[in-house]
Amino acid sequence: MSAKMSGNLIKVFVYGTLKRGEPNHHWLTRPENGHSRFLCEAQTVVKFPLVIGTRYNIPFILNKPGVGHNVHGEVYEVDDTMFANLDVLEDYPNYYDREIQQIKTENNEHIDCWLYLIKQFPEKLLSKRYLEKYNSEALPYCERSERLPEVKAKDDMTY
Ligand code: PCA
Repeated sequence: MSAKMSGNLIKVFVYGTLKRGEPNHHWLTRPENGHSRFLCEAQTVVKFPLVIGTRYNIPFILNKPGVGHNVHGEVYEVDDTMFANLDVLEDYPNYYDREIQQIKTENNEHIDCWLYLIKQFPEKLLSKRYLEKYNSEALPYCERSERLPEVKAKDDMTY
């Protein structure tokens, strides 16, 4: 562990814009944000609805376990500083919530990881297509800096 790295190591499962090749991946790799290390590709042990919602095409796992797919993503090891910065990006606990879930690795191991998900959501979001794996190509993701300031993110979920 390098001298710059703070305290605990935490495992996070990312399935959306934080994955490699996706628009927020830079957040995970920027050294000023803390330490992160890619561990493996993986998927949720529990099925969840993964949808793309709002006018900004934001990917969400909705807290409706048992519905949808075993969602594909990537596991990272992060330090406290990076974890705190991921909370900033995801606007936890105002926008995304997070919880520990069982994640199945490529080697069929089950490990506990944090994942960001939406706990309070309008039922209408469940009528969207459930994805097994996110990518931002078909429905381009809109960066926060380009969003309308007057629209409260949470109020925008059913747009
Ligand atoms: N960022 C987090 C949650 C959804 C998103 O876009 C992630 O990639 O896991």
